[in-house]
Amino acid sequence: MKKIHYLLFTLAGVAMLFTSCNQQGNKSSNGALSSSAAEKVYVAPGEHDEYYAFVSGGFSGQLSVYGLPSGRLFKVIPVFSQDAEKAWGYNEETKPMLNTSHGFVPWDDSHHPDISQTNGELDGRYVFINGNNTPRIAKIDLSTFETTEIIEVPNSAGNHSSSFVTENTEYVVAGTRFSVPVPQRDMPIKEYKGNFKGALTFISVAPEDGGMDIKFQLLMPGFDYDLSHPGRGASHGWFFFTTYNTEESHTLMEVNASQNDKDFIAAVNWKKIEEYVNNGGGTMMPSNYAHNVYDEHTHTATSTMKKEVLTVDPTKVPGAVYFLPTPKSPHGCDVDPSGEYIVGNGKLSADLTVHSFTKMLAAIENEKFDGEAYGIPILNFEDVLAGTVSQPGLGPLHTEFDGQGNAYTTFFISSEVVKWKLGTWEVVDRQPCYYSVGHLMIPGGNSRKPFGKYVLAMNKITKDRYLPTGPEVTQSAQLYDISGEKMELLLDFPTVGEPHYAAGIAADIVKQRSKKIFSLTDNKHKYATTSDADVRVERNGKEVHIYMTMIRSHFNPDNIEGVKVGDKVYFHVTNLEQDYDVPHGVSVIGANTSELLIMPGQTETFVWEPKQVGVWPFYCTDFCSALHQEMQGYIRVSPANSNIDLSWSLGED
Ligand code: RUQ
Ligand code: CUA
Repeated sequence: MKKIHYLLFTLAGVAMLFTSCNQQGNKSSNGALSSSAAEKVYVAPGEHDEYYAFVSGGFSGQLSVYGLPSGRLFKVIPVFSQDAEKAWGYNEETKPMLNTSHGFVPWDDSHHPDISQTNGELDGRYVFINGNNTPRIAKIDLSTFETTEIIEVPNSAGNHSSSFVTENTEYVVAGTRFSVPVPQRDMPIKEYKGNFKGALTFISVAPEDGGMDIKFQLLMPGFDYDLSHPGRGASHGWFFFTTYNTEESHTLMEVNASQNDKDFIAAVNWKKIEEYVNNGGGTMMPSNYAHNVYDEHTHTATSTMKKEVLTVDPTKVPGAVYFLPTPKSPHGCDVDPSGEYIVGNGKLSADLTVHSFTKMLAAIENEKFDGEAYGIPILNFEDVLAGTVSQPGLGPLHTEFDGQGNAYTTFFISSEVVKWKLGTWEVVDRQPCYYSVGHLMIPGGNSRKPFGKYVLAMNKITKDRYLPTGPEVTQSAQLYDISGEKMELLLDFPTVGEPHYAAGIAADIVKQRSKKIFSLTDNKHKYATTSDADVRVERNGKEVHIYMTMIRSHFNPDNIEGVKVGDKVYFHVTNLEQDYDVPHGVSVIGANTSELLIMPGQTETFVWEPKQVGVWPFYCTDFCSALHQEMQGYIRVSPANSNIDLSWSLGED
């Protein structure tokens, strides 16, 4: 125990040293930026960026869309957190998207976006992202840039080794970070060891419509499962997960989970398990988790509670799971484009460990094991080792690949990106990060075909890099040109929330599929009003339903009477526009919810419960035409006991 204290102490000391070096070096490194760097990131007005970058929001729970190389922010896609700007989780249509077994949960911590693949190449159909806190996986449709599906992950906690996709998007994988009692139950925390389990969940993705469904959960020993990546090429069919806390400690983890010299990378042959469950293997376990789907035609989400989940005991499927010893609490678990190398980024290790898939298969074949853990065979470290990158930096976290035989690893403590060669393991370049880099991303870097032109580093600390904004300062990303032998820092840009991972893709693949409007004739919303002839207001007891339309530059109706204090007033509003980029918004005074921002052809609903008698205005919130300021209306609210009939009109005196 003493020893690890010293180690941490030393690392912390070195960290301070490095950080202060970097700060001093800051000014001169800025000065060293040549004007050619500026040219490389300059995207002229009206021009488009070459890549999309989908950058996770961390504790914002969302996903932001940037252009590269400019670093310009295009959109923040609401995923796990309510967003008043877009009415996400506020309007009646999207509230079910945030339903969970714990009820309505309007926030999460989103970490790892990953883009769907076909034959190991990015296909630009979907982005998946994990919610850590209340375990969920979300799917964003890249034709609309909207979240269209969220599935809760049962038997999990701190859903961190997620959401990575297999080579043909057969599965999106969700691994638990914290092990927990499975099924959850009341038991002493001290009895953790041997009794808690770590669920690795394989969620199938339907090839036609992308529908997600939990195929099976592998119930692993009670370690912490930190990150994961799929095999590809020859190793397609396998999935690799880093573990830490193989000590199975439940307290003072910074010390107790750093005792073992080596933790494991778990290698999971998911094809074998798939076959096992397809033949009736596994145990159905009672469960309770939400599956939320947004329908593009009804513009409405539904939430279904699922009641069982198929679990698999790894010891029941011989040959399906092995442990690869990996030094010192590995964090990132990264597989190179060929699928041969599996990089374990041991946070507390001096060297980077690279395993060989071929050697792993040979060791399995020869049944050369170094014991077992809970019935799962442990392979010999030397037998599976491809090589080590010797002393490349301090505190390795994540590795990406450029597709030209190079790997790039981030070092948190020494605050740098280090470029090294696959196969020879020699370091060829290093560049400082400002400061304390976490993840990095090369567009397509998690596929068979990376676009090896840029690397984006996502930093944990910014300190003096930007104008100060009080105690809370911006998070930041840094863009490096990696087209040459040496990396070149091109750009800093601020990010929304705390970016963990990001996913990037050539813009051409995505932009041709991007929708411009929703077709009004395809609008199947239950309360849609697709023509002015259907405009009306209906009372049903204390509920009032307003079927309203909007078009430049009026609401129909724009005068409504007969509403009473104590009523529940539903504004069902349809945007009749069929032109690109003409949304309208609507809000009413005193509503306890957000505005609605309605795209052409779409219907949305908010509820207003008027508390005060009067004549109250509503108005369009999105500047839509020269007569936007005229896009307004009045709703008259009478006392609860009044007997004024419902009436509505547009353009009547
Ligand atoms: S984490 S900085 Cu992906 Cu959540 Cu490594
Ligand atoms: Cu419609 Cu402003």
